[in-house]
Amino acid sequence: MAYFENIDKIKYEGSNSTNPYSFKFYNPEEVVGGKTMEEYLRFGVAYWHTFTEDLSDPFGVGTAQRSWDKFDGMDLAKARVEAAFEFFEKLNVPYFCFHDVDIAPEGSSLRESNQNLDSIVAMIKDYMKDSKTKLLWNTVNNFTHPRFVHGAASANNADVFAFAAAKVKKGLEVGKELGAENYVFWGGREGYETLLNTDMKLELDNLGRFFNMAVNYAEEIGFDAQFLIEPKPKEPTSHQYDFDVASGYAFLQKYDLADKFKFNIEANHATLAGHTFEHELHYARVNGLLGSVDANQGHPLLGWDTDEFPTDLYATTLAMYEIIKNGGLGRGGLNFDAKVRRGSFTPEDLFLAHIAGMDAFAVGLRVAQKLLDDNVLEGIVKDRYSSFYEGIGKEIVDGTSDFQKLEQHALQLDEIKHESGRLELIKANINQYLLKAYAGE
Ligand code: XLS
Ligand code: NI
Ligand code: NI
Repeated sequence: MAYFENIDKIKYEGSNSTNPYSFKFYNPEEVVGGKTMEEYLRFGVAYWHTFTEDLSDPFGVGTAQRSWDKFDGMDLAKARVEAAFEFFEKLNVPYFCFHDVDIAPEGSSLRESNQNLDSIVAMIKDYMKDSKTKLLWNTVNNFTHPRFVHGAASANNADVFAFAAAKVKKGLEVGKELGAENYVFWGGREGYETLLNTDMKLELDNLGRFFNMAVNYAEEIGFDAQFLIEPKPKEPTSHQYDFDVASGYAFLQKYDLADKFKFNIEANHATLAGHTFEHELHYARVNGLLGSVDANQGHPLLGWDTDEFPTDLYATTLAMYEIIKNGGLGRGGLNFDAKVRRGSFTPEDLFLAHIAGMDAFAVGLRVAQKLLDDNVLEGIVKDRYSSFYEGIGKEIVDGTSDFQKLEQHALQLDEIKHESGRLELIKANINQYLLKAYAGE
């Protein structure tokens, strides 16, 4: 049975195409910076937003029209797998991602939930045999069910900690079974509402213990995926422990996990933390911790995780700039942790939204590579720090200076000379490169 009858395979038709069901900029085979676009961008579809989501919001019921919704329970779960692989094939996308509860319904006990998972995982494994689409990452949902009302690995209740551990144990087994490249931890309930009833030290220590146990279990079963923490500063809790990359890195170092994890960076989480997307990517990159990306964007006027499909070319360009400088994403990818708006409820919108996001990142890749090839920003940055390449600056960097020498140097200075930071020129240069990309130059 076909779930997307009206849609054919999406192909690259170039920027002059008027066919909405075609890529205008994403050409999987085109080589940019020595790799094909497909290899560089490693796009993934988020199962939850595309096949499980009903587009409800806190004020309104779901609006999504999905042909699989006529089914129920395990039949619905199976229909979603069929629809998903038809979607992956038609979109020509190399990866997908899921939480346990996206693919299989929870049963009335942990045992039954695991059985449901086993049968859907077997079905997915079968579909993967005939498909080029692989599993970028999986994770478990330790936040929706009422048992996680006071947290999961940072809960006040040891039974909940055990339950959360059992779910992650199963998640690691599922990841191994399906050959996942990565395993993600987003701590939806790992935080607190108020300090008035919270033992923060115990919660953080427990979280550290939990991650260490997960690493040990993955080693024990020979699951060699890259482990990723996905920081988010707030929502659903008002204080999330993995606030941003910097605080996540401090946490990893304290609990002896820094060489075991990298970060999965989500654009909208960065903006919620008061950072730009490129700030989070850059912070991770310069510390060797850039693992994967949840590609979406926030609404500039709203203060929550709106998970919009990324269409802002300025943002995708600066993101791809970081990713190229990172040498690509390694085992990570660009997972569209993004949902169509509530008003975009037809099945076709799922394709149109992914096409928009894939084209936006393809433009970002092309423009960022050109900026690097032409040394547009690198030269400016290098010049700006030239005082550290010789003389007293070099001594500081080499570690051969001290406060006495620095005082001697400062005492001899008549005046300190500054150069312009050229911020407006830099922005104009980026605009020029973006516009040249539109013109196909
Ligand atoms: C929620 C998160 C979530 C993670 C996976 O805000 O982005 O979707 O990516 O648990
Ligand atoms: Ni995410
Ligand atoms: Ni999110």
